[in-house]
Amino acid sequence: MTLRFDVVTLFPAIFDAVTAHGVTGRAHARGLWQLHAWNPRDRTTDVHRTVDDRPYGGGPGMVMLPDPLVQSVDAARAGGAAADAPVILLSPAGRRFEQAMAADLAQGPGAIVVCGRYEGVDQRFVDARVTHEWSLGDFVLSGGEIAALAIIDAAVRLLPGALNHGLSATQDSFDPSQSGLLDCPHYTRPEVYEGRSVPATLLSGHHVQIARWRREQSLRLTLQRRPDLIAAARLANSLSTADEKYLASLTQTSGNTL
Ligand code: 4FV
Repeated sequence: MTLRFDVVTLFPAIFDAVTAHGVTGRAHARGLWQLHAWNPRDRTTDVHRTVDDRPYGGGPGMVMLPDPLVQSVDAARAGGAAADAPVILLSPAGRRFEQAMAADLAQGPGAIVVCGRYEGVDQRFVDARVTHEWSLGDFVLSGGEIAALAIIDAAVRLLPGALNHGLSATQDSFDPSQSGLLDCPHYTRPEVYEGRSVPATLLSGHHVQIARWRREQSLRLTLQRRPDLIAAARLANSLSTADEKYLASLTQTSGNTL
């Protein structure tokens, strides 16, 4: 079953970003996933092809009409979207998008992703058709498309065969096989750049020491920037004794408690 995304959007061309470029574009060309766009403007009946109107109760801006959105979701279903594909509305009020949700998407039937514009969409569309509301983060975009692109990219790159090096995705930040820690720093040629050298361990060819160095860098960076992820890894019992010993050595030196 090919991963299929049906996007409801007033700007289908924006999705060329994931179908025509980079890792996701190559995966698309190889048929590893498919994208279908449904434009609410094509599901209007008035001569002006109206998709929005002023908000009841007054206030600034416009709201997307419910019917063109409902017709677009129903057209996606009739057009081949899986019967159990979730209908995901991107909005600041949604559940914060995380790596685990990308992994679930990559293993599922795909999704119908609804991209709002203006101030948002009529709530009756949400009540009638939306199964999930997801947010990219606590900021306001002019439309849901960029959030949809991020979610599609994060899922598609996890598809088997999408990344050149199958292992790449397993060494990502937040990847469960990395205990959900932040990724370690990376280095490539030249060995010295502007007087800064590559850490000697990485040049040693000693793979056990290199793996240890990378793990310790991930632990250090995560402790500094995302102690919440250390707590989550501890809850998931995915930190080793060596990890704990290293973290303790950091807290001793830095004096901050864990
Ligand atoms: C957004 C976010 C977001 C709100 C009104 C589109 C905009 C406009 N979507 N994560 N943050 N959406 O700001 O997902 O309709």
